[in-house]
Amino acid sequence: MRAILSLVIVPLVLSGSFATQYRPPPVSHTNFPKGFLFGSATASYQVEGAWNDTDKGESIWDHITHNNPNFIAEQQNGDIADDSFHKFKEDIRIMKDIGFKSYRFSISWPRVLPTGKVADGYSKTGLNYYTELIDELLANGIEPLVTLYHWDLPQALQEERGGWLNPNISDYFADYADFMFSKFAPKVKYWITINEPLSIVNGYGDDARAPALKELHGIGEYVAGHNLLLAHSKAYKLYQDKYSHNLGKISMAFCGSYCAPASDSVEDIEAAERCYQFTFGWFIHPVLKGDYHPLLRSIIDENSQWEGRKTSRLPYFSQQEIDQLKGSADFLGLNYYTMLLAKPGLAGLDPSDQRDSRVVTLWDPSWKPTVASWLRVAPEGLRMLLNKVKNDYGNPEVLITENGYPDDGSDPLNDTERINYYETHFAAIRQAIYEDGCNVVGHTSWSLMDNFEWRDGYKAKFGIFSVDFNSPNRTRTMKKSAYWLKNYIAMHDYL
Ligand code: GBH
Repeated sequence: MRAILSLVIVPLVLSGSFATQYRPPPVSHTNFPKGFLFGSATASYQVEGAWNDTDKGESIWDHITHNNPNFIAEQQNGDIADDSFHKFKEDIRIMKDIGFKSYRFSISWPRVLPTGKVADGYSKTGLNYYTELIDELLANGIEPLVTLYHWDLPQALQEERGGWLNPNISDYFADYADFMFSKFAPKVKYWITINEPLSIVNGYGDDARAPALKELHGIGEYVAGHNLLLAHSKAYKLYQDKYSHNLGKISMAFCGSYCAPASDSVEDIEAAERCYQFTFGWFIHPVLKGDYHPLLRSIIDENSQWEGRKTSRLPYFSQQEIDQLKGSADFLGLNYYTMLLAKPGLAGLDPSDQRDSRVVTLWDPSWKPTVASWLRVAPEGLRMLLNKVKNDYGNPEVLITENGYPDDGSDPLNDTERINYYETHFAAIRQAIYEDGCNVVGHTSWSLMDNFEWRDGYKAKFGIFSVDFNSPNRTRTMKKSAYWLKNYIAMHDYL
């Protein structure tokens, strides 16, 4: 419709008396805002390897993959992974060649603090690795986007009162964050405290990830989530108090599958809102507003009471904690992969966060399936998500911290579906920016290279570079999508 209209209108304008004043519309749709941070992303356990280099501590992923090998497809683990611990200079060379302006990577907590605690001393080798990595990025003009926690908790902290269930864990995390800020605050402008709290809590009420404490469902995920929020807010406060003169920005990386209503009915519209609040909103709302969204509060309190409990399964924040949480993000890091359609219904373990939400989800038949059962291609959900956060939270700055497409690598370099995925998602971002006014400042593709994909081992491949896991060199090879991205970034970066 729009295309037809412009065909009709443009000649009229040109032939009229205003012809000399006619200016073509800004070419906004083919561009990105100046300085848009195109980049790529990885995470420590998924790419580093060197799991026991010198004095590195064991992480919960080292532990679970070694002690329960069947937890992972083909009994794989991240002992060597992409060997980025030894090959980071090559990684930086290849990302520079693509034209990436930023690199989102994570720091392995136990690599720097073997027991997890600053008081027990740090690893010189571990710290040195990240110093060299950051310096090499800066020397190559690539902005480091640093995640402090991407799921590899020190095993010692898991054994001490249950990791993220431990009431002291937020202080340990804040100490760790303080230590990293003290080393790198002058060099790092974007910090992500914690990657995907929603995924982390899946390890404390489900067996989707380490430490796989499924038996705690309905309780563990809320306690872990609560402590993750406190940990984030303490790290944020600390940065403001001691390091803010460095002008860095801090957020979490939030995730979920964006939920649209399955129909126009009020019930489905409400179900989609519950679905949002129980995923993205679970963590975004407290970080921006100070406390859980009223929907979570009332539903979980009610369900807990109905189950005959004296206290809610969703813990309460103190006033002081609310004050500290409120506004504890300078931008929103959003991980977007896919979307769902929502309607009312009961699903998931009883009790569990999923069941509490009273939502069942389905796929639109037009969304193409991928090798990952949870991921279908639906770029429109990204535009909807960007509009949702714009409307609900006063148009905050957004960095898309993950976005990507999995395949099985059967035709490893000829990944045209991945190109299609990025093309359509970039288009959705441009529409969100130029038609809807959303404040998106960057995008990091997941992932720079194929890597250890958690429970799927090395079977699901998200990289724009393929990695030869049979070779000790872990040779990286450009896929077609990498060529495409290189060209795409060059074309969109001429302003
Ligand atoms: C991200 O999580 C991670 O940050 C990253 O480390 C990972 O490599 C990347 O995605 C690709 O997976 O199987 O139905 O239980 C993405 C969010 C949410 C994806 C939970 C998998 C499990 C769905 N994840 N989800 S299911």
